[in-house]
Amino acid sequence: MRQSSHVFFTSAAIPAIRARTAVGWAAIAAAALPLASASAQRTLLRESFETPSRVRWAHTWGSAEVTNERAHAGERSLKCSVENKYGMSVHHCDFRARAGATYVLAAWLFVPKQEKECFPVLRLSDVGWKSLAEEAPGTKIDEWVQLQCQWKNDAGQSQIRVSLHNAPWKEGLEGAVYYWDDITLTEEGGAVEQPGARGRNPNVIEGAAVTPAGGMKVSVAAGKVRVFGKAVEVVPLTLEVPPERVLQIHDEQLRLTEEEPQGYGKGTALQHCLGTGVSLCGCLEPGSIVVAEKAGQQGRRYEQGKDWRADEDWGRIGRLPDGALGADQTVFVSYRIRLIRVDTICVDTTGRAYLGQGDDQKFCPEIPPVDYGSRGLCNVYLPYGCTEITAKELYPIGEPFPEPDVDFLDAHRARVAKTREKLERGDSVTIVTWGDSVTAGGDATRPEFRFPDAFAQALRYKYPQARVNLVNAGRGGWNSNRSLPLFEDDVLKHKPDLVTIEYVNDMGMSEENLQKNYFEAIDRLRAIGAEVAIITPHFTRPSWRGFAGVETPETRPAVGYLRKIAEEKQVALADASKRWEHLAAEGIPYYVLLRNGINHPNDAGHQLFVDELMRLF
Ligand SMILES: [Ca+2]
Repeated sequence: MRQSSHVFFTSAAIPAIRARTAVGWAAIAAAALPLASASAQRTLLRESFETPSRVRWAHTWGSAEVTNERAHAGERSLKCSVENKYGMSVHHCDFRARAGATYVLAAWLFVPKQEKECFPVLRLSDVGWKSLAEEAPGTKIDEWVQLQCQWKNDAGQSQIRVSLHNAPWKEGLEGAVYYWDDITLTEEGGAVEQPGARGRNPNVIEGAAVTPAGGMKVSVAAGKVRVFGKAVEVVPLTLEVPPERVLQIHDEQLRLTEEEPQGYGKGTALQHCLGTGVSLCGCLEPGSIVVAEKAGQQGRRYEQGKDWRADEDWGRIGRLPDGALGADQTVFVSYRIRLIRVDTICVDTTGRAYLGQGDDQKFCPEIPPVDYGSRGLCNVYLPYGCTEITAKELYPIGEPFPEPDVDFLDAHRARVAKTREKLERGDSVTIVTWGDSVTAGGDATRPEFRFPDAFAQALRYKYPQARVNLVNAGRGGWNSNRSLPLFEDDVLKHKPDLVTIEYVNDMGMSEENLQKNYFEAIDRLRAIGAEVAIITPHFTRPSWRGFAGVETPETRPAVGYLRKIAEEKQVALADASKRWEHLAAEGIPYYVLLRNGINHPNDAGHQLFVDELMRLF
């Protein structure tokens, strides 16, 4: 695991952030393809065994291998061999389930004429192996037979398991084999999560809601929670959330500029209110600044509004021209700064709720690890100077990002097929990443964690025989209007196979403007045979996006325009915005992924771009 993920995301959050989901992608498909709607059928699995599998199949008992001995379609199928002790062979993979949805599992099976008998079954089960629906082939031997079973999720299960099963519990069957091909799993109907809304915890069976209980207190209601497969009764309890630490800064020596202090960059910065080069909004405790002539708040004390002024939201200060402060005078400034934190409300195996306290940080606080033997219920986000826990600060830990719809993904993978084929062949591939400061790497902690570098590296791991050259054409602060005139030099001259486009700085543009720029860029790239992946941008500072809290559905019209452009021009889409939109549902306040507090993701945020790009390869 990458160090950045480890540093930022602790055990509770890693599966949430790194796992995938279909709701988000179904919603993208709905936005991009008018035919798809929330209640339409979604394909969760289509497995032909012709190419390396995109789902994580697991095998327990017996063995399984992809073979070209026979196939229902194409050239390959899955050959399962049973083991000797119990006659077992189990090949399986799990999927997120949606309450109320209907699942149809279908597959083709071939049982050859052979000495030892076998009893294969196509099965949908829960993750505890309890069968929900299944079909066996009957007595047909030496021919391909289609099996199909169907199940409706009335019980609101959060996961289902597809298993290719042979379990006669009979000794001495070693040598029996059978073949599977063309397996599909579809999902239809069911409750759709609201994008950007708080999540549903897959481990909560009932109740156990975490709610504000006045001041810094939260209540955990009675209920039932699954802890390592066991249903545990939760004891109702009220917990006190400790306030964040406040730090007193003494005698910072500053020469105050005359520029009016305003926002993250104007006036003189109080050094301890700085994040990664820009000031952090809310970090300064209002009313705490003391400007003195000498250390220890000695000598003359200068007056706010007469000698100096400040933007207390952003921790910036400046001298007033008619005041007592000289232009070259060094003053001693003391003030207090506030920190932010994420805590996790957990339940242990006895049903006792407790608060797992995170570390106070100026920015990007880690989500604390959940102890082994416990389950996380809800994250509590404490913004700067939090004095009361309201519903806004509570982030129930929900389901991971859904697996993308297979049809949608296949369509987009086909749009980078040339690049992928070159990688598979072991050729040299050149990727140019065209974009703004985020593409340039802001604010990854190390060069290898910038998303272009991490993407190139992920391709090198996946296609070790290929040579992946990366040219980073990111320019900090620029948008596509400004970059397009340099397109020849920045992008085209490198003769790229693939170009990624990421401009969070384009988010204010009109549809016409975006179309003009992207159409031109795509046409010029097509002319030299290059393929394109448009990346929808991450989320920036909530107040910039018109939000008070950090529970936020995607509302930027430009994101919709980008999805439309990808459809119209038939270029691939890496829809990172969907990941950011889903973070709240996973229990993650997205603000903790902004390393400069405004618009630059941290390492984990960069990795979300990589995850979405790698879906195409
Ligand atoms: Ca096949």
